Amino acid sequence: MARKKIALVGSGNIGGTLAHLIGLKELGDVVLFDIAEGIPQGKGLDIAESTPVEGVNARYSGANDYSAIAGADVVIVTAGVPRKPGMSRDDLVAINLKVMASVGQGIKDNCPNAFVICITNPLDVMVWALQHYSGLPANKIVGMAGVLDSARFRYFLSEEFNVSVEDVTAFVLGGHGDTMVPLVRYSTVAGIPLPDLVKMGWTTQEKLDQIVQRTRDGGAEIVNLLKTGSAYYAPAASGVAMAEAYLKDQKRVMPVATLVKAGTFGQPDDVFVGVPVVIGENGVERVVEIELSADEQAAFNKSADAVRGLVTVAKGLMG
Ligand code: A3D
Repeated sequence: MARKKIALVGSGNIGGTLAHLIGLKELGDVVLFDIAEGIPQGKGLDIAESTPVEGVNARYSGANDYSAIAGADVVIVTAGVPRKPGMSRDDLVAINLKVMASVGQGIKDNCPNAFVICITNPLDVMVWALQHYSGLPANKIVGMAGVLDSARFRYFLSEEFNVSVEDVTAFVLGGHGDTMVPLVRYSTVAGIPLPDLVKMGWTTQEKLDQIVQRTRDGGAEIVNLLKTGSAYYAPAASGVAMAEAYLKDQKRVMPVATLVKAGTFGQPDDVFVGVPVVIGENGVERVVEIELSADEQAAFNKSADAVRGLVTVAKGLMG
């Protein structure tokens, strides 16, 4: 059986880390793509030269031409610019919208059957744009944010409880960033919901609220420490987990930005936003619709409306 082909559109901090992790996990051969000449080629060669040391088999190549991604099974998109001090969200929409136009066309022309994972920010609206420009069916295009947000939540909870990260599960809904909705009652330690752990004296409601807020601010916390860019190790690990779920037909239940159809999750119209889905060989195989309490529904609506606001900005820019 031929190895799978994984194309990474964008070879910056996340793209390079994705390439490294994919090789270490032997998920397939990697094509790095970027507009910056030499970067994808250099990173590809450097990582390829680590494979004999690691004892893994993966071929790497780098390119500045979209023809290199032809026939890719999976495309992970990190192309674009991250937010810098003084930039508004709308500025980022304008710049990265143009990037999604060219990336979408590149996918449409070269690998229309790929499973596409978008990581470029502002996440939910970029997934919408990429679907618009690539014309891919909605089950084949998702955004990575919820896996990262829930990983951050799980890590902070594991520290608080002094238990293994493996035994902590977390459930988040909504758009990436300020309006994400962590569902505390569906988050557990070995199946015990967090509100029960508060009752058991493992933590206090106040500490739990602080952890939820730290999770929402997780991206900013890293940006403030790094000063020169945003997080990339955990975002890359999250993107790779989603690619693996598809390539190995794992049927994993993961929170991803996907098309939430009108009438589901209490939404009046279609919107790309984060909800739990099953990922397998057909991409998004099922959207897991859960019943929300009044508070949760209000928080989710606020998050979905924030995405709608940015989609309106994007449509205005598209003319
Ligand atoms: P960075 O290291 O700047 O890499 C971006 C790469 O994109 C650079 O190598 C650019 O040359 C390249 N690029 C720019 N324009 C194009 C284009 N038109 N075609 C192809 N390549 C292009 O950034 P990064 O890797 O740290 O982050 C990438 C994106 O992910 C940014 O938009 C971040 O905001 C976003 N991000 C999202 C999350 C989520 O959880 C959703 C987390 C962290 C970062």
